[in-house]
Amino acid sequence: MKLKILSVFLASLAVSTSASANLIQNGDFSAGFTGFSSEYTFTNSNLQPEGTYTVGSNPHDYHPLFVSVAGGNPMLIANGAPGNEQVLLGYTGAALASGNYAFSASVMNICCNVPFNGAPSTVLFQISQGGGPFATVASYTTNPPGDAGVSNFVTSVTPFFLQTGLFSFRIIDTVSAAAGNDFAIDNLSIDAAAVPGPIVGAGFPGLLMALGGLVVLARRRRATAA
Ligand SMILES: [Ca+2]
Ligand SMILES: [Ca+2]
Repeated sequence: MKLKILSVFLASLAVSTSASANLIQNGDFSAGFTGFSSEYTFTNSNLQPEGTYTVGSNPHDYHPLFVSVAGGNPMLIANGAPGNEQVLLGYTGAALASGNYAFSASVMNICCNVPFNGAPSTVLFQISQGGGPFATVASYTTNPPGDAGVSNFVTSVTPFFLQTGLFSFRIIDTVSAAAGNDFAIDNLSIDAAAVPGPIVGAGFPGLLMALGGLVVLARRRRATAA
């Protein structure tokens, strides 16, 4: 009986009790580029110049060599800016509670609709708080030509800590080549990391009781074995 209660308690430890909410509003670009800033040049028709961006569902609509993507899912489409690392997307959000967070997004190489050995794109997702330096929480390098049109799920390898309050998020591309280096991004998410949390209402006394139970069980087993 004690074993059963203990196992139920230990199982509950593995369930995160943090409320789940994406800290990046409009991270799926369903409201266009609303809520974001950019150092790239916006276009609603032509992504042929380097360093331009738009929000759309089909890259081919904006460049004759970009891949065709079916469906009407809006995403951020960019022709990577050569030269210095301009901010493709900047966002200011707020963490309601300090703790560990996880990032995820999808990244697609969009060059080209014919096999093209152009440059890849290395996309960095970065966060800063309190005016400090930006730290990279996730990154992805495309792999042309074979991955053109393939959406890749990207996530932070380890959780990162956010203090309660404002944070700055940005996306940059560190590849300076012009030919190729074209990509799309979607489903930006920063959410509480799914780490073990204490069961609500049990707290430290509950944990002590469980550990005490373990000790008792261990002693009994030793006594039986001896
Ligand atoms: Ca989307
Ligand atoms: Ca390009």
